[in-house]
Amino acid sequence: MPIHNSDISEVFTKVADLLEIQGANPFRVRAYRNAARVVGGLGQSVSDMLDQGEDLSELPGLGKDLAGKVKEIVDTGKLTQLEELKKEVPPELTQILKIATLGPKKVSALYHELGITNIDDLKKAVRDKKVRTLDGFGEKTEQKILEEVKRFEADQGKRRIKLIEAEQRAEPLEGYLKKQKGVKRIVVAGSYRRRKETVGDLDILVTCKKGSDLMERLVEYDDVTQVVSKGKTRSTVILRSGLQVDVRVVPQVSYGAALHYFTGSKAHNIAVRKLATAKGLKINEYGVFNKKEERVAGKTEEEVYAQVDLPYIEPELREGSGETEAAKEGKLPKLIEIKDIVGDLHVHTKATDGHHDLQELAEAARERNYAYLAITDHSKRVSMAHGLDAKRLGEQIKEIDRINGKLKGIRLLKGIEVDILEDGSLDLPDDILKELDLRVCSVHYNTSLSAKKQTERIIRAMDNPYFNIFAHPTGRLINERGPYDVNMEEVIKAAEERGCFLEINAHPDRLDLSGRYCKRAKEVGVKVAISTDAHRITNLDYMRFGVDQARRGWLERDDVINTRGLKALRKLFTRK
Ligand code: DGT
Ligand code: CA
Ligand code: CA
Ligand code: ZN
Repeated sequence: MPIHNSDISEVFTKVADLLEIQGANPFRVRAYRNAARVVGGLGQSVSDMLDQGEDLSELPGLGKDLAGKVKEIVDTGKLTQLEELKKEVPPELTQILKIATLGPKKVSALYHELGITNIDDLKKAVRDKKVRTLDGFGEKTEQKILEEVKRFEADQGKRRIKLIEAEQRAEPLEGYLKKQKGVKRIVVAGSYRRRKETVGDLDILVTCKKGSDLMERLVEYDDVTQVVSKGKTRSTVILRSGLQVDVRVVPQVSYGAALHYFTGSKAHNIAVRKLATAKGLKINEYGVFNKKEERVAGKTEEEVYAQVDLPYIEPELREGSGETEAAKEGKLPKLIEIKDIVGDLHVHTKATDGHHDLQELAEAARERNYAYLAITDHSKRVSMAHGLDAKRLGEQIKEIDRINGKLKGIRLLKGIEVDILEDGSLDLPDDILKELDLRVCSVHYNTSLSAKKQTERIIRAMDNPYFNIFAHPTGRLINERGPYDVNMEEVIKAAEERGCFLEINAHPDRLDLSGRYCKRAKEVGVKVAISTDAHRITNLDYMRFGVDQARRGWLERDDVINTRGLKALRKLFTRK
């Protein structure tokens, strides 16, 4: 069973956490965090790369020592260094680190001064009012900790994984099951098929010949650590990552009905069932049945929908948010597809925190059949990423002009990801911004302002006529931090009034805007850009995740600006 990139990332993050709690050299800690990010962000499986004899030490930020550690994890499933660290520092402390407001310094103090090693200890110390006695903690911090602990515990019970991680687990399993004797069709239904940004569990449907031993093979799969139940037509197993998988074998005649039922969502199923009931039909995972209990449909999903007088509804729309009504009125959107995308409008180069140069990125974009690629490095405020000042940006502009002069079949656009400063001004002066083809604007700092202040700040930035695209608008990091306090309704309206666009950041950790806000943007009349925010070439392939999100937001080709040809696109960036 191959080790996934995310498993490796996790090990490195744990090492970094434990080292940091120990008070290790910050550079060492950063090297591990960096390695976790590099491995996690690769579009390619590290174990495959090793299989093919590739030299991992050539990956940026990895080096020989860390590459050796990656290999150790892939070969043995473990890292000796982490095992050693766990003897020195209680590993449960990394649990406490997951509590927002508690960084390594604070966790270290809790551990060294109060002997706290787990969440229960922490709760007790808060109750005993001991935490407030520590340097740097106070009564307020104590209260905050208690709130965060409650939230953390509530989240634990319903842990969901990111779609990309679900894919990394589902695809090999699907491949393995497909190879088994007698298996005909296999599909992952549920939230996975609806392309929801996080997935609670996998729902796999299979059709196979009689007498297949599929379930025997399932429980033998390497990645399975626990068999919850095993039957002829239905089994539930748990994978190493903790992900639950429900597998159901369904008869051919019921395939469409089962697919419809298990794709959900529950709210969608209920809406469809209501329509069936009104027509005197019964609908379940086996088929659609009339009053005489005869099966009138079930083989395909189209057949099921046809029975309730609806056209086929794409899985991404099936959230019970008006799709059956729209279908009935013939008003379903014709959803955007990945092939409609003709360019990417947010990428970073080596000049800041990206890993490739202009030429390499241009070639990668051309390989993806793009017509254009916008170079949008960070501005100077993002000093950690070595953001560009006006002078360096000026040099990059010249370099892009020079490269464009030689390039065939692809055009680099001159852009910037300019920071929106706390007062709503942009991080670079207008006279350099006006030299660019487009400006992507984003918030990276002062993210904890009140909703009112944050909203005002963003709208003030939009007042600048060089503001084109608002990047990762809510700032959420899936499973890490929620959106910051901001009134998105007002932001969307402000964008509409000023001729600004909103980004769907396609990075699987962000997917920001979410589907819900895409839909709202469309209703208000704001168009979006689907952009990868690539820091390396393989990240360009995240585009499909952004398209998934756009589809969940009911967007059509015309709602997305990077489906336009270069000429039409350019016009959009000159505000009236
Ligand atoms: P998840 O796993 O939390 O990401 O979300 P889903 O949508 O995959 O939910 P899951 O795995 O509990 O169930 C898969 C599908 O099965 C669900 O989308 C709809 C269907 N389903 C499950 N329970 C019910 C139910 O009680 N009523 C109806 N109508 N459908 C259900
Ligand atoms: Ca599911
Ligand atoms: Ca399920
Ligand atoms: Zn960016």
